[in-house]
Amino acid sequence: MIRDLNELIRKAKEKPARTMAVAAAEDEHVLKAVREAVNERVIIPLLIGDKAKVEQVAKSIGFDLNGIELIDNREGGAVSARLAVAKVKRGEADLVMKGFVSTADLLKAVLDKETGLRAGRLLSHVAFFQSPYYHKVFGVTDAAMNIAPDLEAKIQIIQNAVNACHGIGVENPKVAVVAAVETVNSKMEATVHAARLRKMNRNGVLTRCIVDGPFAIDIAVNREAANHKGIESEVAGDCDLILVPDIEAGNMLYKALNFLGGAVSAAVVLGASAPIVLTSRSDDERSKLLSIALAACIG
Ligand code: COD
Repeated sequence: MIRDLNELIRKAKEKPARTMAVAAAEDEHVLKAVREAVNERVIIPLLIGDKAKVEQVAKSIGFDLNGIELIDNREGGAVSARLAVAKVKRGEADLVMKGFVSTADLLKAVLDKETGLRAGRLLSHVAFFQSPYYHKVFGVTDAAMNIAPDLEAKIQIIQNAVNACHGIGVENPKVAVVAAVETVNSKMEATVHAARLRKMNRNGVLTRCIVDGPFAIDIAVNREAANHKGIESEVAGDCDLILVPDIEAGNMLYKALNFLGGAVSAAVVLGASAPIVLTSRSDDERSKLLSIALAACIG
């Protein structure tokens, strides 16, 4: 069990520093997080972007680029994304981080059938949170990539997130499949999927985790609420992972935790041959650093 997301930095430091290719590094927030990760000795950065702009931003934040490889590309973010992906493909980098490039351009480079980082699996997003109202770090998946996953996609989303849990030392994570209610209602697909996923887990199809649901979110994270409703489950009130029904539910939970719930988060995209650090502008610098550490733990 992890209680504090800072544990990710400690765990990442136990491994040799990972080389991280930063696609379009000419971004102040990204460079600040990279600088922190370098100071923490979590990564060795490989910066790709418009050299003059990267140097200018680095200078403005007091980031000394001496000894750091910087590949000059003046053809825009999409090309920088391709160059970063190529570095991982050639084994010259272990992680990719999104800089001043659109998510779509980065994902296109990652998903390219010939030059990308496909590994035969679905790509999905997982975010880990530390909330003042919960007793341990927990993950939410998929809040940012798969829009309306079907049952097959949800199986892969769980598997990716379970791999991430193992990567940060959470063995046999408890997975709560959330919906609006605890009972299966054929008109609410999330509840039907939850019951199927639970059964697959009981039948040994979905392994290395304990899956239960459908649960409303209060049941997933609060034992008293579960007791009150007479729900007996080792997952209820003690989940390590929350599988949300779709991107809307996930995104709202993600942002509500950060903006209303006082949570700190770390997030990555999984399922490619290397973890992808894909933070958004609304993430603070601490979250960006923690996301880099998370990727380093997993990659
Ligand atoms: N995993 C693996 N392969 C994928 C995935 C995935 N999750 N998604 C698409 N592919 C492959 C497809 O099999 C296909 O071969 C190719 O990529 C293109 O597929 P499309 O046409 O469905 O892909 P796009 O480019 O239209 O969409 C992919 C996105 C990830 C961009 C799309 O799913 C998306 O927009 N997701 C939401 C991103 C978002 O807006 N997030 C907001 C919160 S940050």
